[in-house]
Amino acid sequence: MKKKFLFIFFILLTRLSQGQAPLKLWYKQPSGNTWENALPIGNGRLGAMIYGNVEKEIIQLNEHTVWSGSPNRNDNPLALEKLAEIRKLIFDGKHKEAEELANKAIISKKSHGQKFEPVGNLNLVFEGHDTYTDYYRELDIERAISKTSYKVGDVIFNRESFASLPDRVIVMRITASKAGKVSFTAKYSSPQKRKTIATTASKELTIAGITNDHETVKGLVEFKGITRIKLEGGQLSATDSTLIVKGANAAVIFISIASSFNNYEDISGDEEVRASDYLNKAFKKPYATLLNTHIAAYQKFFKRVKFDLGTTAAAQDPTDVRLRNFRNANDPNLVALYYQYGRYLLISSSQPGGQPANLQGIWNNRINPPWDSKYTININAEMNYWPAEKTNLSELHEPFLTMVKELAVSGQETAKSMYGARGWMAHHNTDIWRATGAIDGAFWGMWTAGGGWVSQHLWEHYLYTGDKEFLASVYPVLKGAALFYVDFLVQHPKYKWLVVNPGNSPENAPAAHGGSSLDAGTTMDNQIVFDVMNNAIRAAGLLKKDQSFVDTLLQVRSKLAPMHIGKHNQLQEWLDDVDDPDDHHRHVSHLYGLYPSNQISAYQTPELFAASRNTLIQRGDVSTGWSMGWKVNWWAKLQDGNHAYTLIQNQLTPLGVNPDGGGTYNNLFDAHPPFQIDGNFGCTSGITEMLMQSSDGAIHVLPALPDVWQSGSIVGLRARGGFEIVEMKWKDSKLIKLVVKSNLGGNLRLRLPNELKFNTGSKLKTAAGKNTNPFFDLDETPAAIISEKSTINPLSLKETKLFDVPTQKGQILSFVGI
Ligand code: FUC
Repeated sequence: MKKKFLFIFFILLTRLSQGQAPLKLWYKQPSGNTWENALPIGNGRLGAMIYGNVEKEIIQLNEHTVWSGSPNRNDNPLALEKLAEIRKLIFDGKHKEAEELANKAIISKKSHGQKFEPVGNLNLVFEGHDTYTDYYRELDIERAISKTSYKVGDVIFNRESFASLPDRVIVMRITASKAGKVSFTAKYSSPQKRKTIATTASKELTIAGITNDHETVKGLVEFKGITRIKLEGGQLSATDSTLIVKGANAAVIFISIASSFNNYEDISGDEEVRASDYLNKAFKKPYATLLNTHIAAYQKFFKRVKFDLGTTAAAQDPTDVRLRNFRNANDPNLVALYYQYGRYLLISSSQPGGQPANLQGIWNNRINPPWDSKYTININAEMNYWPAEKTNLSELHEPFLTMVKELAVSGQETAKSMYGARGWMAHHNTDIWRATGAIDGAFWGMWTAGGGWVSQHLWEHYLYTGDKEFLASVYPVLKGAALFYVDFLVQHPKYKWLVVNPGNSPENAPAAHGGSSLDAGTTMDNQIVFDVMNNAIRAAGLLKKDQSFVDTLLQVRSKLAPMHIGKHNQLQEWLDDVDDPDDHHRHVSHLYGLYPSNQISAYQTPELFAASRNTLIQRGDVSTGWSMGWKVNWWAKLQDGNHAYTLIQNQLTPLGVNPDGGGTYNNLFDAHPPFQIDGNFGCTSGITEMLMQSSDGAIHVLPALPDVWQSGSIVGLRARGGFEIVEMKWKDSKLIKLVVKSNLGGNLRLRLPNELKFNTGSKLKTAAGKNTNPFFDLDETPAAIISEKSTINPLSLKETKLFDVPTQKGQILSFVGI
């Protein structure tokens, strides 16, 4: 068996010398009791953390619909009565008083959101395995499989685990290098209060329970977990709570979990039937079949993107060592691994028909998780889905898009009962019950743009796919988001613009407002309303609908507040010039206009672009995990690859090293801290934006390449307008190859760092005028108001070349360096 290790080592070395380190997270030690050392597997419905402990293995289990509570609403009926008073207090500069009143009248007196709860652990005990050698564990993200191996005496033990995408069960196969050596016990444990753990006559281990009550809402989701073991040789026996395996050659553990959840209004499903159904179907299949169909289903998504930044000697170290060394080492391959890990995590936590990835994706071991492991929609939940379209995982956007459609239903009553408005809205949080009321306290919760922001994803999905049927199906949602604002906006008595009041700039407060976050016409609110109007106008135009509604929207839009550049040459966060250049708050919400929106552009709004850069410098680099993830995207949009790379370095830093900031855990989970998956997804999105952007009227290739990535290639990115960047390659910081597939036809406008020609040798045509491709239409950002005290100057941009290439649907175009 030594030979086997040598062989693996040899394969590893050969792959390294070919410049491709395997896409694996691997370690020389088990996780111990640290959950953030364990390795995540998931199929969008089940999530598991594999500890890889030798003697006492833990498989921590989640199921996507196991949430506290039951269908409920959390609107505050007092809101409408007090709305005028709150508005007046804000307009009169009495922000603190407005906040106090909003706490009483607007913040929910019922649920503040329910909790995503763990099911429990499957604990495996391998007696006599306390002394071992040759330990190794890994997560192979190319195949979505976790492995643990070690030696006890002269026997090599292997465990291989995966959460099957097609078969909806978790499978672990345990083998030994000598016959009859697989012996262990299996037992459930769970932090759930109302649960029954038992074994059945047919030697199954079961856990059945009902989720918890929380904040006036009764816990009514019923769940059932069944574990069954298939043996090769040996014996299986059971006590009342434990399965015992003795003397097997190999064992395959099947874990099936289901709940009674049907949808956010209906929990009448039969968890027992579901769990046994998945299990029975999977149990019949040979292990190799289960494994191979899982790998194939996973790779259908994963293999669409290949990313190579080169591989150095640093890639030979275990992942935790690479993470520790990253800041001071040349390890570009770790960035590629981290990038692909973001895609792995999305594939594993977000599958069509399932729940969207929450604050922790689908991995949570606490009965009281941080922020309930729910959906914070003033940034975090949206960030989870930033990589979906551009990294070629468009289908995996579905759970989030479905959530938006459901919020558009539940949020109608909130709009009506709390604000007397038509359409729909959501505040800064939601949960599996699609709660749309205001929670947590007015400082955080008095924010009305949750619906407006999440609805952007519907439009973006259309821009990437060109799917008009989809657009028609979600048009009522886009219209409803706009309709809410038609009714909700009020005229600012001083500035006369139509503004959101009450609102806030998420979770931040200027000193000038006495510590209150409440305000009218904050920059982010204005930007979101602008996008909401534009999307509805454009969607109505494309679908040839609602001309008179469009007229209303055009009128409203013309009265929105423009952006302001303040006395510190910053983009103002509030209508008044009250920003503090020493404010290092993690939210930089007003830069929503730079990313994910494109109202601030290098080419269309150069002053705002320069002001955004100043704002970002004033806010600083190191912050919570997700904040750094967002900053990678912003620096990419600012076309500063080196600064974006600094943020990647800050993010890929072990927790505890950044003073007062986040970083990354050993299992490459993002650390807010605590673990929040948004930072992983935000950084994967940001790295994509460094390599290719498609938001500013063209496909911009290599807009923000850092000096350290002089050569590299990426395959399979997606751009707006249905374009696939089949391949791009650069060498010595010059683009040398570009292959683009046009899935929808239309003009392909390319913004390039250096000139290319067709691979046939002919020259490209220099672009002129407006891009005729409607997917690249830009809505003109109203001119900024610039403070008299500002000395803002446009930045000097790197020179680029702009070309137009007419394309036919299905055509593949290849370009090479000159
Ligand atoms: C917002 C952020 C926090 C955290 C939480 C889940 O409240 O301000 O940093 O990410 O969401």
